[in-house]
Amino acid sequence: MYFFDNHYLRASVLAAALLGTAVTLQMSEALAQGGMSDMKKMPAMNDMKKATTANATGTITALNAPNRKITFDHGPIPAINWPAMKMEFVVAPSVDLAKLKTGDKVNFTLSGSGDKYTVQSISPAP
Ligand SMILES: [Cu+2]
Repeated sequence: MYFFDNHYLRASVLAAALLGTAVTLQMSEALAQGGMSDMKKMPAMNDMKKATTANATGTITALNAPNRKITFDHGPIPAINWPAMKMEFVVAPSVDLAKLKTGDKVNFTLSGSGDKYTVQSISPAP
């Protein structure tokens, strides 16, 4: 009888632990779902998904025409809060890369969001 009681007790503790886990999971799921639907309602969130355009100036340090990629050593881009840096961009199909070469100082425009921006135009810097 003692063994049975002990076993029953352990089973209860286990059941309580499992129930506790299930409740916790349901709660976090509900919180996550609530959070997501709230975020979809927020206008600011929709604005963030919209593409932002920005003007920049830089020097071409690498040109990968076959893959339509270009590397700029660019100055600060205040419109998107970027400091000066050297980085590679994907170039839009409308941009003619044939006229460009490494070392060119250019003005360029970017379009995108987050950390994904595409070069939309490139023109010689004055
Ligand atoms: Cu950059």
